Amino acid sequence: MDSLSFIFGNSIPHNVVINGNGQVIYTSPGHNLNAIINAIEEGLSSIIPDTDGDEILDDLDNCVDIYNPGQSDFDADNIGDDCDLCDNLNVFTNANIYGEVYEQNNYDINIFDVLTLLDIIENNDINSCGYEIGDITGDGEVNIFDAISIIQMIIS
Ligand SMILES: [Ca+2]
Ligand SMILES: [Ca+2]
Ligand SMILES: [Ca+2]
Ligand SMILES: [Ca+2]
Repeated sequence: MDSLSFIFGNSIPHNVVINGNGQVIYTSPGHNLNAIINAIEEGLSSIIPDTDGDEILDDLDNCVDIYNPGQSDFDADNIGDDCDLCDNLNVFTNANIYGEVYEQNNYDINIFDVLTLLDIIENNDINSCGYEIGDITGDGEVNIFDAISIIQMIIS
């Protein structure tokens, strides 16, 4: 008995291929080299990267580029605290475009919110927290009608 047959005993060799995410994608007794190679190639192509090495794969990681294994996200907008510049729970909520908050998280919707939104529209400032909540009318676009909508809120 040579060393290899000693390891396998008398059973038929059994091949298993797992992909990069640890899932078994191929299992079969005996040797079918082509099938095994195909399975290995499929496994390699399905690997979802973990860019920042926090063991949360990129498709689930709420901060893809930042090491944040805890994944904390207190305002629950699926952007992790470590990469979320906009507090959408206490500050940037409803039409509070200007982001002004006073006394125990109270805020006013006022002319500053209108002016800030007009500024955002004029500069197409899509990265600002105000833009994120700027679609007041809910039509999928941030434009002058949203500013008008805030004015109406202030007046009424
Ligand atoms: Ca990650
Ligand atoms: Ca991360
Ligand atoms: Ca968040
Ligand atoms: Ca947020």
